[in-house]
Formats: sequence, C-alpha cells, structure tokens
Amino acid sequence: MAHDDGAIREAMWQRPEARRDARLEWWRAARFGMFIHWGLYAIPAGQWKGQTIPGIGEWIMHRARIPVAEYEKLAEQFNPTQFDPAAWVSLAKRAGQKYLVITAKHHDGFCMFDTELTSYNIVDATPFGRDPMKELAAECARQGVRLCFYYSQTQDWHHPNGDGNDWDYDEATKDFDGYIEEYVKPQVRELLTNYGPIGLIWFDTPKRLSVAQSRSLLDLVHTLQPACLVNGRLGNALGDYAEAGDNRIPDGVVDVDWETPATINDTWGFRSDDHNWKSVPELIHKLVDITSKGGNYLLNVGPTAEGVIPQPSVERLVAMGEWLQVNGESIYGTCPGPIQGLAPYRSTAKDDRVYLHVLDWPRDGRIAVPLPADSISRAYVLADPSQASLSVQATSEGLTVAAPATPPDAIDSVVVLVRSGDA
Ligand code: H79
Repeated sequence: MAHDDGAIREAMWQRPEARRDARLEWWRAARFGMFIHWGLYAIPAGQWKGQTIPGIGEWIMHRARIPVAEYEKLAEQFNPTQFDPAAWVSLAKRAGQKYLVITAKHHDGFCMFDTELTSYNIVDATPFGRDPMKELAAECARQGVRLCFYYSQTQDWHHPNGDGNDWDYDEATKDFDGYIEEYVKPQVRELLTNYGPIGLIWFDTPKRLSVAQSRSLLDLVHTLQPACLVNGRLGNALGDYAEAGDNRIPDGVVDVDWETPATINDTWGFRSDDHNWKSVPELIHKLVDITSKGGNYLLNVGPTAEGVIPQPSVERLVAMGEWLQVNGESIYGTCPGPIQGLAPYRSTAKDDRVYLHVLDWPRDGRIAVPLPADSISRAYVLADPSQASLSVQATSEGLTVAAPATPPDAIDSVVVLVRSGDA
C-alpha cells in the first residue's frame, strides 16, 4: 500500500495543529484496529510451576516475581512454527480493521523484533530465528493494513535500568535516563527505520518518564517518520491522540481524538484458561458505542506460543467483519451524530447523512427520534439493498420513522436519515 505523505509534507509548513490533523486523517476514518499482544508470556499462558497466576497473562513475570535468569529461558523454547503473517493480516482485513498494533516490546523486555541493542530478541535468542515484524510489515504493505508498533518505553523488567523490576534490581539506583537515551531511543529508531512506513507508535504506562523525555521521544518519532502518530500514553499530556483507560469507554462524546484499547476476553497476552469471550453483539455494540462518541476501538487478540490466533477470537472478528461489510458506511469516516445519550440508540454522521443505530428494535417498528421532522428529507434501512424510503412523520417530540416490525439486523440495525438540503 502506498502511504501517501503528500498531505503531511504540505502541512509541515503550516502550524503544528495542521500537521497533527494531516497525520490523523487516516486514523480518524479508521475507527477499528487490531491489537496483538504476543511474546514469551504466551508460553506459560497463565501458569507457572504448576500454579495458576491470576491477572492479565503478559504480567506473569511481574505477578509471580519470576527472576530474569529464569524468565529468560523461555526464549529457548519459543518456536511459533504456525505463525502465518498473511493469515493474521487477512483476518484484520476481514474483520474490517484498518490498522494493526503489535507488541514489539512489552513490559517483560523481550524484543519481538531484530535489534542491535540486545541479544534478548526473537531472532538471536529463540530457535525460531525469524523477525515476525519484518514479515508482518511485508504482509501489511501487500494487503493494505497500517502496521503499528506497541513499545513499552518505561517499564522493562529485563533491562537493569528499565522501570518496574524490583525483585532482581534496586529501583532506587537505576540509571533510567541512560536506559531512555541509550536503549529506548535507539530501539525506536530501529522500529522506524527498518520496517517501512509505520502508522503509529503505541507507548504505554509512562510512569516516571519526565516531560523532557516524553517530548524528545515525540520529536524523535516525528523526525524519523513525520506521518507516524504517537498515542497519548507517551505521557505528560503529549502525543497525537488521547488513550482511554484499558477497556474503558467514556460516558459521552469526547471532543478530542481518542481510542479505547480493549480485550476480547479478559487478558491481552494469551492465557490458556481465559474462556471469557465477549459475545459478537457485545463487541459490535462496543464498536458502535465508541464510534458514536468519536473514538477508535483497538480490539486485542493474544496469539498462542505456536503463533495461532485463538479460534474464538477469529470467529468473533469474522462476524464483526460481516456486520461491517453491510453497515461499514455508518462507522468509517463518521463523526458523532446528533442523537446522544438516548437509549436504545447511538448515532454517527457523515456528509448529509445521520446513521441511527437501533440497538434494540421496537416491536412495532416505529422509531421515534428527537430531530425536527423538516430536517430529514428521507429515511431508509442501510442493510436494505433496495434502500426503499420509509415514511417519516412529524410528532410533537420530533419525528417517527415507520420501519418494518422485524429488525433488519438482530444486533444493530442502522436507519439512515438523509438531511434536508436547507435544514
Ligand atoms: O498491554 C496491556 C497491559 O499489559 C498494559 N496496558 C495494556 C494495553 C498495562 N500495563 N499496566 N497496566 C496495564 C496496569 C496493570 C495493572 C495490573 Fe496488576 C496488572 C493489575 C493486575 C495485573 C500489577 C500487577 C497490579 C497487580 C498486579
């Protein structure tokens, strides 16, 4: 895929806000991305020495206070022979996800990419010996999905000067500044130099990162790749867009660019015992809810140590893609619609259209909306191939659309309201 930097180059000469706007253009339209948490933690998958270690799977080293010398040995076993980058990227495409964010380095410090900075990486320390980021970069370019990297910039439980490991190292005597300057920055440089155009860098848990450190990481990213976005967890209120808390969805419209990172079950990194999969209706409703409030949904999968995305995740993503195939017009490139905070509706809007998402279809098919009747010239069901006009009547509270009694879609039926030219 050609990532056209033309608009960015143009905007470079304009005010910083315009530069940010140009960078964010694709991301604002995208609305739905695939998060992938994949690393050594997929091997223990929630169990250590016969014990179940509770919590999110990628935190096992921290939660069980596993010494570096022991955890490191997992690398000798890491051989994901079933890793199929073409299948991962085509799943994202099929799901309707426009960008893919994968853990290049999580808090455990293991590098899932080829790096000169440490031999604790997938190419040098595992029998696998391949760089999955290189292979994903090629597939993303071929299939037209934006490749993005998660990179844990502050926590690193393996590096003696990284943040977070107080069971092997003394937190008080760490040279954290040295870790940022001599390790994090060169690695960010590698990620933005060796894998082609990167959509965004997804930083996490800034913790002790200073304003100056956040600022210099931001500048580094934008110098290396002016089109590359940086998420809000860079810290110190810097970055190109805001990140909601993990699995948190705001109550209403948020008037900044924002994203919700979310799990599809209860863990990010694979756990063999987590079967608490969210249902397809719940996932579609979350996508619609987030989009209606102006946000992006970054939905996670946790592949196994063999390199397989769990089948329940695959099934759910495929079903979301099927819904989007029909209803995507009401999601991609939209902004929050005029109807907010009114159950059972959500609304999005684009050009002269309001997309009314009806999450619970009324028994009589009569859909009451608090919009002036003369502001709408026509209504139809998005899933109806004929786009037959529905009758719209004025009421004292607004307007009523007379739709069929049976819901066009069991999960979320979208009624398109076309705005009158003069309203
Ligand atoms: O990458 C995913 C998480 O690993 C990461 N953010 C998402 C995208 C993250 N880093 N920190 N946190 C989330 C906050 C984590 C807090 C907890 Fe825990 C981890 C609660 C339970 C496990 C720390 C360890 C507190 C209790 C045990």
